[in-house]
Parts: sequence; C-alpha cells; structure tokens
Amino acid sequence: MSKSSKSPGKASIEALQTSIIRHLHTSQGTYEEKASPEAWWKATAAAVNESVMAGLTDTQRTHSKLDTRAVNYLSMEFLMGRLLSNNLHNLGLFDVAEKALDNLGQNLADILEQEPDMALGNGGLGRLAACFLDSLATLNYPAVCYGIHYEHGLFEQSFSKGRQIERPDDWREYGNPWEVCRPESVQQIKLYGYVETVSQGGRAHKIWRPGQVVKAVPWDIPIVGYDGANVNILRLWESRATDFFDWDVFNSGGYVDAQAEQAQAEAISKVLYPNDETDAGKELRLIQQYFFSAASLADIIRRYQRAHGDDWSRFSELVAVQLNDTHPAVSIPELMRVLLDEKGLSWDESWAICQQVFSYTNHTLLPEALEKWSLHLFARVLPRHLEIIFEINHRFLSRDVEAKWPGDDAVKARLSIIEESDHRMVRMGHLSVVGSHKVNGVAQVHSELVKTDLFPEFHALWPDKLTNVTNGITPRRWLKACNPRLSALIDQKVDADWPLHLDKLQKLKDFADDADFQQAFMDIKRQNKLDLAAEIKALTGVEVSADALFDVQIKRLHEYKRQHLNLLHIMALYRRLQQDPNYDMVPRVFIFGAKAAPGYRLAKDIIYAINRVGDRINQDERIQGKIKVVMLPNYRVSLAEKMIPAADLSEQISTAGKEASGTGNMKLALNGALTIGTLDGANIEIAEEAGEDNEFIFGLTVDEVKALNQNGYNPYDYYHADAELKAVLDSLDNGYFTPEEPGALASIKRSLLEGGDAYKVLADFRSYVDAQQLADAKYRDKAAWARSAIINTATMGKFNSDRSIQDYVDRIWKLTPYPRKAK
Ligand code: 26W
Repeated sequence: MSKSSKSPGKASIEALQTSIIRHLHTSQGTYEEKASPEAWWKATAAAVNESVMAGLTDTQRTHSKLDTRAVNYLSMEFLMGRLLSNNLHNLGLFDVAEKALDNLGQNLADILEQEPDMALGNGGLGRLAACFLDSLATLNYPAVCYGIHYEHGLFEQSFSKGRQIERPDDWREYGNPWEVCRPESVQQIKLYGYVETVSQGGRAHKIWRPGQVVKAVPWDIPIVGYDGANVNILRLWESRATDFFDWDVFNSGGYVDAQAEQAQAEAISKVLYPNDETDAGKELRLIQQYFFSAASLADIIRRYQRAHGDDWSRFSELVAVQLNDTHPAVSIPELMRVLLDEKGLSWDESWAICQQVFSYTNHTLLPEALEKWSLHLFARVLPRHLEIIFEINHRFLSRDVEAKWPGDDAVKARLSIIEESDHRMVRMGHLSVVGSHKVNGVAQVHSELVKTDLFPEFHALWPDKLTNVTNGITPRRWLKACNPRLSALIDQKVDADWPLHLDKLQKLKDFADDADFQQAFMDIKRQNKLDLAAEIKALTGVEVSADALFDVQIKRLHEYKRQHLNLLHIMALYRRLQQDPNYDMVPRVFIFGAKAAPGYRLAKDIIYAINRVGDRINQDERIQGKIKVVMLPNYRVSLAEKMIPAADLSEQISTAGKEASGTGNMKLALNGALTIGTLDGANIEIAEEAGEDNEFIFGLTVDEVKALNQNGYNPYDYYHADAELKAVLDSLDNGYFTPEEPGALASIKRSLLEGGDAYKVLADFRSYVDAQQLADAKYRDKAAWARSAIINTATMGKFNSDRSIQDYVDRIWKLTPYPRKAK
C-alpha cells in the first residue's frame, strides 16, 4: 500500500501544520492574518523541503559511500513544470498537506497555483528528461542529471488580435524554494584562444591558451522518487564572470569594458533558445552546449577522482554518460581533451574510455534539426576540440571505414564527421555515433528509420550499436497527480501501487463492459471537462459545453505536426453547417495549445489562422454552438495537466515518418482519450496496446509517404479532385475569415500548393475527415465510447517511463539500484 492511499494520520497533519507555520514566521517573516498566497506557497514548500532534504542527504551519502556506478544524464532541456504538487504526491504527503492547510484556513489547490512553471525546455525532449528524472529516483538508480540554469526559460505566450506575442519567462524572479547553490563545486570553463604545441619528453603536448574563462556555478534541485524512494540531483549550471579575470582591465580604467565582459559571461545561461529545430550558426548556442558539457564532465571527474585519484582503470566501470540528442555531443572531444592534455593518458586509453562511457539518444530525423557547426566557428570557440575531432575522424575513416569498405571514398565522404562542402561543417550526429557504444531511437518505427534512412552505413559497420528504447511518461504526474478523480476510481479496482506498476491497470479491462463502471468513468471525464470549461472561459472568454466532444491537440506548433490539417477539418465542418444549419454532427470543442518558435513565420501564421477562424465560428449563432474553437494561451506543463484529464479525443496527426515518438499521445490515452492518429512514432505502439478498434487510425503510412515522394507528389491533384478541400483552401485567401486584411491567411494555402506541401496535408485530408466522421459516429454510442476510453487507460502500462528507464538500464547503462539506506 502506498502511503498516500491511507487516510492521513492526525499526527502527521499536525506536524506539517506546525512546520508550515514555523516557516511562515521564521523564513517568510510574516504571519497567518497577513501572509500572501505566495508566502503560503513558500512556507509550504519549505516545510515539504524538510522531508526532501532528509531524503537527499540519505541518498547522496549512500551513493557516495558505496561508490556506485551512476548514469549522468546530460540534457540542454528539463521541462519540470511545478514541483510542490509533485513532491507532495511522491512523498505521500498530498492529503496530509490538504488537511493541514485546510486547518489553517488555506486551500492547497490555490496555493499550488502560485508556483511558476519551471519551463527550462521546449517540448518533448525536455519533458522526457523530466519524466526520466522521476523514474530514475523512483527506481532507486544512482543518477545525476545535468543541464543549464537558464535565467529565462521558454517564453511566455499571449495573443494580440490572434497573433502570438512572446515575453520573457521569469520563473525565478521572486526566488525558487527548491534549489540549493553549491559554491564548493564551481568550475572554470575556458573558451576561445589558441593551442600551443610543446615538446615534452619527445612527445608533442598540447596546451590550450584560452581567450576567456567563465565560471560555472551549480544549483542543485532535489528530485524526489515515489513512495519513499531515492532523492536524486538535478544539477543546473549558471554562468558568471570569473572573480579575477577583469581586474587588470578594471584597474587600468576599463570599467566599462570589464562590465561588458561580465555581461558576456553571464549571457551564456541567460536564455533558453526557443527553437526545436535548429540554431546552427548561433555562436552563443555552441557556447551554451560546451559550457554545460565541460562543467558537467569536470564535476563527474572530480567525483571520480575523490575516490580513485589518478587511477583511471575504473572510470568506465563507474561512469555512464547519456547524451540527450546531440546538444551535449561536444562532451566527447572534451573528455578526450581532459584525459589527453590534463591527465596524461594516451590516445588509445582515452578513446577506449570515451566509447565505453558515452551513449546517445536521437530524437529527430528532420534534416533541419540535425546539428552541424561551421568549422570556422568551431575553430574560433573551441580550437583544441576541433583538432581532436579531426584526429577522431582520421582514425575512424582510415581504420574502421577503410577496413570495411577499402578504397571507397564515397562512403568515407558520407560517414565523415566533417561535411566537405563549400562551407565545411562538423556533423554532431556522426560525432555522437562514432563516440558512443549505443545509439537509440525513441520509438520502434523511429529506431528502424534511424537504421535504414539516417545512419544506414553506421548500422552496417556496427550492427549492435543502434537500438530502440521506446519513450514513456511518469504516471505519477500524468495520472495520479493531474487526474485525482480517475485515480480514486482506479484505486477502488486495482492495487494501490499501480503508480509503480502501471501494467496493473490491465485489470480495468474486466470492467470495460460494466455499465456502472462506464458511467463512473465517463462521469469523471465530465467533471474534468467542466473544470476545463471554466478554465477556457477564464482564459479566452469563450463558453463551451461539457456535453460536447472535447477534441484536443497540444504540442509545439510545427508543419509536420499538422495543426493546419486539424484546422482544415474544422473549416470543412463549418462550411457544411453554413450550407445546412441542421447538418447532423456531434457538438465539438476543438482545443489547441501550442507555442511557435518566434522566428518560424508559417507556424505563427497557423496560430493566427486558428484564432481568426475560431473567432468567426465562435460568434456565428446560426451554427447553434455545434463547433467551438479555442487556442489556450501559454501552453505549458501546468496547463497540460488541466487539459489532458478532460480530453475525449487526442489529435496525433503528424506526417508518417516525421514524429520520432510523441509523448503527449501517451498522456492523453492514459487519461482515457481516444487517439485519432497516423501510423507514426509511438502511435503505432499505442495502437498495438489499445487495439485499433479503440482508435481512429488514418492516412499514409511511412512506406506510402516514401512512395509518394519517389513517384512525384502533386498537391494540386488533390486540390482539383476534392471540391470540399478546394473550397476550404480557397477560403484561406479570399479574405473570408479576415475581411479587414484579405491575404492574411494566404501563406498557409501557398505552402500547401505552390510550396509543394512537404508534409502531405492534402494527401491525408480526405482520410482524416473520414476518420473524424467515425469518431463522431462512435461518440453517439455512449457505451461504445466509454468502453474504448476505459481500454485506453487500461492498456497504457507499457508507456510508464519506469519501463523506459529499465530498458536503458538493461541494455545501455547496466546500473544496480541502491535504496537510500542501502549498506
Ligand atoms: C535547436 C536544436 C534542436 C533540435 C531538436 C532543439 C530541440 C530538438 C528536439 C529534437 C526537439 C524535440 O523535442 N523532439 C521530440 O523529442 C520527443 C522525446 O523523444 C519525441 O517524443 C518527439 O517526437 C520529438 O519531436
């Protein structure tokens, strides 16, 4: 039995109550009658932190004493969301806190709303890292996660007349109660400069003379595992100017220059790049990557040397480093540099260590997202690393590749870490594959495509290197905490430890045809929809009915994710209603949440189009409220937690072959939404688990998309062949939805016709509309819908991130679990 499922004891309520008041008085310096909601939040967080820190101390002492093998998870992004509710749930204190605060005349739900989201990530990759943190701690695996302590996380989004406006996110403006600064573990990070070669005992020795040194200051955030498990560390690096570097300039009257240099050093961790595609060419981005990679490795090495000094023979036995995409790939030449130049190991010793230590996860096949850095830039910022990369590449091509494909220069050019073009580039994906012992994709179909399309020759060279680890999500946050009503219902039918053993939800299948259970399940969905309806009203002013079908698409805005396909379907329905106000359809609320990268023009136009079409439809009384369209501003983790429990239908409609996995699809299905989706990413595995009868699968498959590309795809064929599609597309550039600015939505139509429709929106349109029709028909049959919804919840056990982590452990990291009090 998990603690939280017992009703809380009086003693623990009183203890927490006393602690909250003590913190209100002694840390917040205020008192009950005067305290602001924010002060209550901080006092509650401080009280909870007493348990968190005790767990942290136990765990870290155990891991250090036992000198355990650990994984070091390097990621540029951690999309943590809020921590108070999560920590309460994982400590089994949620109900305790609710009662304690109630006794104090406070409402826990309101207090939770005070916490700003920790949005140090863009989307799927960052949120995956956050779910993995939860699972690593829960499963008692020794792990340290490293990232950047951005002053500003992902921008805050609002709409002005339907257009996206960005403002800086200021999550730490009024302090963050969860983090602890560790000045004793500061690192110095070198940048720029040149490399000197000196002869040492007949051997050429390289010395990097940096042009700048910055300080990396670590902030630790304790990560609490579920139900008394370990508390691991998320260590985020903040950049500061070094204490000494500017004094000469300063003293010789260079006050302004010294300040400028300080600002430059602090710029490194100032802001998260808001792109989930590419920032190639941006010097600051490369510096961010190196800054956190070098600081993390120095930290790992310091920990190792504390126990083992200069004996490097056990390093790869105790240290695993996971690269979350290629963003930390510069870690590979950095570890080489430290071992060769600073620790005096030979090339072969150093390289053997690297290949045993590193492994790399690929999260995307989109060509524009595969990182490349210009040689010029690399040479200027990291001159020694470029030399090392050349040497790695030379040895790789002349030994491994030459042995397998003797004399084949074409294959060498394709496999080379350096792309030879007019503008020579360093291919970070190639570097990551060469420097790692395992490379994984994030869903079955994606991992196959990594083998066949992205890295076929690497796969031929090293058949055991490329592998799959299907993504997962933590059921603690994405069911237990965000959907308390459904969790309570599940508790009645399934062992209370289901948040640890999500396969146990299979038992719910026994009740899928039980009318009472169906009723209870759908009543909860309706309650959640009422809550979301209130949120929608508060955020947008639009009134929606909880009796309508809630159709939800939440994810970053991207052409490949095809929010515009969803929009075309909405426009088609609207047109039918205009032609016949009695057109028979189940009333629907189309709900979107999406941020567009600030520089991605078409993505922003799609947001504008959704908002403008929505305005028009929402105000049209002739259609009797059969359609409502809302785009909720500032989509983020805490908003997702409100939307997901209320969804009936989950839109997962990417072009087949483009979405590496998707993880929102898992969260929505777990909360009883039916998927309308393509056979792409994890949708395929979700359909395998839930059964295609319980979903609406449509569209081209990966192979069909490929065939279409080979045979020549012409979007005009679909435009001319389908009158409804043509009419809908034409209404995008005839000023129908934006009479004051007739061409305002034309870019979307243009991209789909003249632009060639790279993402096959027109090819999939009809099949999508047909699938939507099936969803409409099924929703009318309440029992059939409820049955499928229950089966979706029941069959998502595979997508527990604990299973993903166990896969990494078994196949890549080879860790042993150590409970926090292990001896
Ligand atoms: C700026 C460069 C850049 C390039 C790519 C930044 C971020 C990326 C990521 C690959 C974007 C991302 O979040 N990818 C998503 O990763 C999820 C977790 O594996 C998958 O579920 C999504 O399908 C994938 O799009």
